[in-house]
Formats: sequence, structure tokens, C-alpha cells
Amino acid sequence: MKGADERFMRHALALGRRGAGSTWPNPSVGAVVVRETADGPLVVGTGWTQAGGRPHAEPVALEEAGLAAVGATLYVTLEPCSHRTVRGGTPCVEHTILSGVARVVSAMDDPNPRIAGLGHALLRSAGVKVTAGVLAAEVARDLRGHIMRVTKGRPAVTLKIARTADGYAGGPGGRRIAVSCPEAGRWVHLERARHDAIMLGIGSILADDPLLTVRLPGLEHLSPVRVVLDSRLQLDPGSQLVRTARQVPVWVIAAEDAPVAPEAALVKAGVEVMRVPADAAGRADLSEALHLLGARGITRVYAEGGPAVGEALAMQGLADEIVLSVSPVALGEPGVPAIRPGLSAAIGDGLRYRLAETFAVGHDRFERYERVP
Ligand code: AOF
Ligand code: ZN
Repeated sequence: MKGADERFMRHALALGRRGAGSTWPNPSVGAVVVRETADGPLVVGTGWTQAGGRPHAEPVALEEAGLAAVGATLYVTLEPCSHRTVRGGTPCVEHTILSGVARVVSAMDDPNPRIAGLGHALLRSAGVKVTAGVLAAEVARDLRGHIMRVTKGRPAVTLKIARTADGYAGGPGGRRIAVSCPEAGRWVHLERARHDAIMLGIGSILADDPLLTVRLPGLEHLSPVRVVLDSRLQLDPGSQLVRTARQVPVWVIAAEDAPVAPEAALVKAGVEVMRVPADAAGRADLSEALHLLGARGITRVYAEGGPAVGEALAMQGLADEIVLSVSPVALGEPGVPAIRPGLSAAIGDGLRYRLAETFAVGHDRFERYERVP
């Protein structure tokens, strides 16, 4: 039973990944309905949370199963919801009970305080057998954005850094250089698509004038919200970001005391300007900025730099994962270091971050670190 439960939960986990980046403020949940037959178990329904967060995964899978759900087992990566919201419609618990499934296998309780065990309890009280906690660790990693948002009020943050073999992110004077190989570049675009928002400091925007969209054939519609940390409102209204703000949202986070004058041109171009308290150095406070994103429903942030933002995120323990790519090619002259001392110290400190995996994409070597809780 345990082996089969893990196998079908892994299927649900894979399905849940399909929605990553497009279901916020909801988590992307996966669900599989499995029926015992004379020939062994048979998958009769599959589903995952749909764009914008509704419908939830369970009704999609149960609807596909139809009457085949009667007496079957529902595998779902998160405890089925038990709440009614204004936009919500029927809670998944109700869908599940009415479908006639005999058993529910879930990976974890929903940490959302409106649910927090009530979903499982209601299922049990209706006579449905419940097994919770299957593949909990794997699922918790996938759902870390939702978990962080409902427990800490901020999204989960992935910090992405790329460096040349000799340690640089930019050329002399900040000149833009190609650090990643083409395959790694495409991999990064896929990661962008799997996050709700991409976040950069104004320094990188001024240096590179990037577009920050997903440019993979067929996946362009998955471009995340583009967030710029711009304490003093220096973003150029003529930049690529601002000129495309009506196609893909741009949110600028400034310090509370940033000048008012530059705001009008940005807002006119469709940019949303938000303000948070300044930190001791007068910059938009990072923790406040992330809490603001959490309040706006963002669960997963992909922070692509630059070096100052990367260092600050790691030093404040706000980067939950750090992904470092290392190119085999050297710049060969002194440029802009990719990793500042504070980030280097955090990565090297086993009490703060631990190396979780290494892998290769094209010619580049990747290291993924996880924050030690
Ligand atoms: C599920 N299945 O597929 C998802 C769930 O705003 P609502 O009404 O859509 O509810 C959002 C909450 O429901 C969300 O914060 C999370 O706790 C849960 N998401 N639950 O049963 C799903 N996405
Ligand atoms: Zn639900």
C-alpha cells in the first residue's frame, strides 16, 4: 500500500508542477483518482489547479473520473479545502464527499489557517478514510511559496546568480556580458515561467535594460509579474520594461520617501508604483517589499539580481533557495563580481545555507542551496 501510495502521490506531484507560476494567490496542487480493478489500479481522473487558482485540482480530477470515483482513492498534494469564499464556490471537501471516493491520500495539512486540518477532519467525519503525510517533504518543497505566504506573510524567494569561471556577472564598468550558455539561458526562462514574479534591483535594470519576459516558444503567456526594487524611482520611462508594462505587469517598489515627480510618467505607462518604509541605508526595505508582494498574492519570487540585491537577500535570510550557475568560460579581465562578500559568507556558512544538489545544463554547472530553517 505504501509503495502504491507514494507512486500515485508522485504522479499528483508532477501534475501539480504544471500550474507553478500561474495559480497565485493559490498553490498549484495536483490530484489523481485511482480505482482498483481486476487488472490492478487504474487512473480514472487527473487534475491540477487551474490558472488564477480556480478550479482547484480536486474537482477537475473528480469530474474526469465521474462515477468511476465511487469507491476509488483520491491522491492530492494538499489537504482538500474546507472553506467557502466569495469567489470560491464549493469547497473541495464537499466535491470529494459527493463524488463517492472511499479514501483520500494527501501529502500535508494545508497551513492556511482557514483550513489547517479541518479538511481532513470533515472527510473523516463523513466516513472517508484519510491517510495524510505521504511524500510530505517533496510536496512541501514544491508548495513552499504557499506555505511561506500563509505562515510568514511573504513569498518564497529563489535567488538566481550566474558567474563566469573567474567570478564575474558583468564586464568592466558594468558592461553586459553573456555569462550563461544558450541551454542554461533557456532553463532560466523556464524557471521564470514557474514563478509568480521575477524581481530585480534598479542597478541591473539601468545597466542592462532587460525585458525579463519568458521567451520560450509557446510559453510566452507564462511571463511572471516583473518587480523592480527601485528605492529612489530611477526607472526610465523609455526602458523596455516600462514600454511593455501593458502587456506584462511591472510593479515598482520604492522607498516611502522617494521623490513623487517620476511617478506620474511610470503610472501613465501602466506601471504600478508601490512604496514601503526605507531601511537604515535609505533603501526600500527588502522584508517589507516581500511582505507587500505576499499581500498582493505572490507566492513564488525569482530574484535575478543584481549582486547588491543578491547579497542583501542572503544576508537577511530572505533567499529560501540560491541557484548559482558557473560558466566554464572566463571573462579574463576585472569586471563586476557576481558574488559579494556577504553572499559568499552566507553560502559558505553551513548554519545558514546547505548545498542541496548540483547539476549541469549545457556547459554550465549549477549549485542549488537551501536555507537552513
Ligand atoms: C485545494 N485544492 O487545488 C488548491 C487549494 O481563494 P480560494 O477559495 O481559491 O482558496 C484558496 C485557498 O485554498 C488557498 O489559500 C489554499 O489554502 C487552498 N488551495 N486547495 O483544496 C487546490 N489550490
Ligand atoms: Zn479546494
